[in-house]
Amino acid sequence: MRRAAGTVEGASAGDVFAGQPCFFGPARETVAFVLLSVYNEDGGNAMKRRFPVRPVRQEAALRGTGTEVKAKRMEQIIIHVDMDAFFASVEMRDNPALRGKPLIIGSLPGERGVVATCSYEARRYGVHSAMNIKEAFRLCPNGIYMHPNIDKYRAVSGQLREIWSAYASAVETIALDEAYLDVTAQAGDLEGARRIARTIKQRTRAEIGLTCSVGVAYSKTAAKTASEEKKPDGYFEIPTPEDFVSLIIDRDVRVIYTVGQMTAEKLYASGIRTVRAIRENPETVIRLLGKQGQWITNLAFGIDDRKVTPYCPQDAKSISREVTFQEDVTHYGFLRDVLVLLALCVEHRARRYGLYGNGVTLKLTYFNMKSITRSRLIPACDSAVMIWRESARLLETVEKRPVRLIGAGIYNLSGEEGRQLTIEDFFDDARARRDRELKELLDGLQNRYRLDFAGHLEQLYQADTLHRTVEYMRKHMK
Ligand code: DCP
Ligand code: MG
Repeated sequence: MRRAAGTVEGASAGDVFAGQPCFFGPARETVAFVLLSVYNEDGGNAMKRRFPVRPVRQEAALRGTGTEVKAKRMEQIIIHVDMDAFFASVEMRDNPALRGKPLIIGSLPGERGVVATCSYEARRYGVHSAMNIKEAFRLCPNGIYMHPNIDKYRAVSGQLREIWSAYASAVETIALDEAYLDVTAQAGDLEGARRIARTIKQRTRAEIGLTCSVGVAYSKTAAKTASEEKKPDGYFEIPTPEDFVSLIIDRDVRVIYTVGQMTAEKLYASGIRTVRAIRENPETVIRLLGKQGQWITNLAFGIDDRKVTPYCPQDAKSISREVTFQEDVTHYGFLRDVLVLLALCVEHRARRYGLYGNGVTLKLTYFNMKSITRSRLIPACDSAVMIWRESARLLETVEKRPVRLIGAGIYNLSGEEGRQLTIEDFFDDARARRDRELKELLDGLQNRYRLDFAGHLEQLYQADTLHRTVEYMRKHMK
């Protein structure tokens, strides 16, 4: 089998150009397809499939094909702002003695846990977010280690949001220090967006005393890529899909948003290492990764028409995660194990925002699409062990029918941790005990399903990895 190369000049509906996105249809209703065909050695068409992607605007579509049509104006102008070494920068701002030093925020050496973030000085030693604290200490024994002070960072985040909101019709907060801004109306054109970006950077420095990196682009993905391009204190713009593609085409597949370590390894195993290789082998990528593969292929062609959706996690009423199984599940012991992973994901999100839940929920959708939720009040908590224990207890109370979807979450969020000391807490550090319990839970999963979380736990928080891990467990359950 060999793949045919093709161009899109003179394309008409139905034509097939392997690996090239084709676009056709009436001006406003343009639909993009990644058209794939695989030819036999003799040139006969062995397989012809069309993978529709979401509608894109005509200009972007035409630009994406590399035809001569040039966009007169950007349909969407998106800014992505990301603070530099956020937690560490706040601490250095407030304590000049820390400036210029390798500062590591997270667990302390000797504790179990990970690095939340670190100063750029510490990054020179190879320390990074999510790294085991033991490893960080080995690399940087002279670093300064501090626990995070989330309440403080949340307050700073509120101030940042005020600045961002002044220049955007929509602000989508994706972390305490990071947001997408839709500035299409306010900016008018690229020059206007540049001015807004400059103002945001100046105000952030003058009013809050911190630096940020800003990207301006035609899409969310490109804006995020742009803000990372010149970190720290950076500014970069990616006005068109061609600019995006030419920037990333020879980079590792991991440059693409949603390609984490596990996904990357799957692609590498098929010889796909760069964005160029994704573009040349979309059928392989889609076969390997299904829906996610389609999304990744679109991004490799610069296609991303997602809108900025106003969102502020601090205003959220609950935090939850759920998974739908490929086949209905009747084994409730397995469901109990899946709840461990869901609880970890909920814990992760809660901790990043410094939020505690005062109740735990369990959601199930049965094979017949009937959904139920069960909930229980708890002392304010953000711990996976507690979320797991309570949701597993709720699972015991439900009717045992085949399950299509399971979810776990916390609700009644607050910024204060509930203190309810138990007798064990007097003898044992509650945190150390939770760590130990969590380790036991994870060890149990690793043994039962032949999983290996070592160093990969962080990956689990990505939706695709969570789904894939759960499916893997389902196939290996005894
Ligand atoms: N964070 C965390 N755990 C992680 C990643 C991040 O607690 N695994 C926290 C600490 C960071 C903040 O979220 O300060 C923002 O995350 P970023 O990924 O934006 O990292 P930084 O802002 O620290 O650094 P950069 O300059 O690379 O953006
Ligand atoms: Mg940041």
